[in-house]
Amino acid sequence: MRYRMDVYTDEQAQQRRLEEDARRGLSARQKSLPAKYFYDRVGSLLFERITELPEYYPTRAEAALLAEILPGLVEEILPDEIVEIGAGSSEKTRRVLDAMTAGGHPVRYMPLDVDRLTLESTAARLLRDYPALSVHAMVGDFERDLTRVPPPTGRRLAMFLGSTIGNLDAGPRRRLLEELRGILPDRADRLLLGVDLVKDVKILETAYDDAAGITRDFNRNILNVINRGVDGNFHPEAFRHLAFYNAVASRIEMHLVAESPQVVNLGRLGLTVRFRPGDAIWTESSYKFTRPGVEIMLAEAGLRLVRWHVDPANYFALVLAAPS
Ligand code: AVJ
Repeated sequence: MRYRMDVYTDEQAQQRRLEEDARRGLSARQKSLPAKYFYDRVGSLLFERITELPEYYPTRAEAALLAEILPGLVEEILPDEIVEIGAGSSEKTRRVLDAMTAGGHPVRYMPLDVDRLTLESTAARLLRDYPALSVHAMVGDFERDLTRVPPPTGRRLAMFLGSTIGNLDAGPRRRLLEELRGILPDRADRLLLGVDLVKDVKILETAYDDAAGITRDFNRNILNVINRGVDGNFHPEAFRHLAFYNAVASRIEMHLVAESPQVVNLGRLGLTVRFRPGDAIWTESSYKFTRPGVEIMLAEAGLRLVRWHVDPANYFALVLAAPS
């Protein structure tokens, strides 16, 4: 049997949580929405376009690094299983699978993603293209469902790429790394983690406020997702895109700032939200890391740094970690 799918979070549960998150986030004084809601169909396409922007370096930097280190990584690990967190339809995954299944070595690929349809189509294409592969897809939210990932049946490599970990604040980030440690029980298991690095403020801020305005559209699109999810009437164009680097907290912050008074009805929540000019919704944090910071956060989760790979410009790091 080459294909199996487990559903940890179904659409009803996702809808319930969106309602809870929208209510909590939009009735608070400092309004916020979780960044995971950017990625509906339109949002995922906009993000893909972001990754192709000249200003947005992380995806290119990570892909180049991965290509460079992969041969060595294969020699070092040769996993029987690859668990990928927040898998999406990633092209990077294919580079890894190319290397890991070379020579016919059988591999079980276990992607975890909230989007069942994306998982299904990705699985179908991978099964067609990689005869040595079996796929165990897991539909779920990596902040809630990691503990449900079954124990390994061989040597396991977990991958969390793209600096998605940068979206999490310190508390949830620690919890996630602890849970990742939990699905890597053996000394020979490994975690491959992509992290964006602290660098020149200008470079950081430009990456999140591109000249073509794609990141602005991406940011505003979260309001379309909320409109659809809770029957709201946000006018996305009435909100300005704001992105800046908060050096004290080592993070890019993205906000949507009302430019004129707005009265927004969220029908399904029976909630009316008022904005004065300048009132903002905090839509994303994207933390930037340093090597010492990464070593500390790994250690706190019972992991140790095995290898630290950076690109020549020191923009992005691929971190190989192991249970300590
Ligand atoms: C997908 C979370 C890594 O934080 O850089 C890109 C998302 N937001 N431009 C990031 C994003 C604005 C991205 N991550």
